[in-house]
Amino acid sequence: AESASVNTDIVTLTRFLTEEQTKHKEATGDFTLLCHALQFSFKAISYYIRRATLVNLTGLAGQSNATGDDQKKLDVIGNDLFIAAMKSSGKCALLVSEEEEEVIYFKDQSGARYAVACDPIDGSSNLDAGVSVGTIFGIHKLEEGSTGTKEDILKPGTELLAAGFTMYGASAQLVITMRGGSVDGFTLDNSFGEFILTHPDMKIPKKRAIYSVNEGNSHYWEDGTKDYFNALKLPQENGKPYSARYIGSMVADAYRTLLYGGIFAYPADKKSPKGKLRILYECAPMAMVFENAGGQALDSKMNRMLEVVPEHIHDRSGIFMGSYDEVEKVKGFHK
Ligand code: AHM
Ligand code: MG
Repeated sequence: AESASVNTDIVTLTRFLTEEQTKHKEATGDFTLLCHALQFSFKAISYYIRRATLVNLTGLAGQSNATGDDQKKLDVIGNDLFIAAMKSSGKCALLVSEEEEEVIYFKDQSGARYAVACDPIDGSSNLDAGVSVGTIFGIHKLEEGSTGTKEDILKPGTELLAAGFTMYGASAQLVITMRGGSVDGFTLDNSFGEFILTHPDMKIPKKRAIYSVNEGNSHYWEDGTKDYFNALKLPQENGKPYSARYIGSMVADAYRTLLYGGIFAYPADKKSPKGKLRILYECAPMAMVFENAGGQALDSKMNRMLEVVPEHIHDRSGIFMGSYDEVEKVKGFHK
């Protein structure tokens, strides 16, 4: 019968989180509530991105953000939506956003036990061209007894409780992982208004001949980095060189790399010795996703990305992340 081909046992993000929660006896449900607020902000951001050209939301807002980038109108809206969602969840004690110079404290939230870092709309320089952008997030739990201070967020990625990102592409894709857990991918079904589990237990292929890097910076790269990328352009064992794919939007480049395999890099270089991407809300959450999917992520000194401890909330790092074997190759050239 026709109905036999329709899935009537759909796993929504809400159901998935509820089922996860029941696996942990000590769980209070607070994390689940925080995630409900998170997913609402993703839906709202997705909605405004899709409407942007029609309702005059393209272009600059006329100000710069904490790290000196020109803010787009949608950067401001995405940031405001995210802050409102975190505040109203009642579970978020403090928030670091790429768009805010200082930590935002929600002091009136007694019982809020989480610290969140986010880039509300990463890759926003691509927005007006309709290219995929995304939201990246990392969630820490407050130390026992802490009332919520900067120290609760200035932690290495190894201590992240959960992390992930949403890509606003042809469809909105949410990827989430918890400490020591699987990586699970959800697709926003616009008619249901729900994220549906479409990619359970994602694993990154062990290798793939695709590299993703802004080669316009190659003049400034360290020798090891130059040699590594040059080697990928030579015919490999199968007689073919690697393919290059660079969107210039980390979430989109990372999502492709997660699904197809390969390497994504934004190395530190002589012009930007600390790299470009930010540790708390770009590098560490992505590194957690990649490791939990069976890949690896390193900084430019070949340290495990998840062990890098930021001193300041907007600190940057070089990053190499991708398939296990591809990252091994990176190490070989950076000895
Ligand atoms: P943003 O947070 O200001 O959007 O910058 C981060 C973006 C990443 O999405 C992307 O990987 C990188 O910057 C691209 O930088 P470049 O244009 O230098 O290649
Ligand atoms: Mg960003």
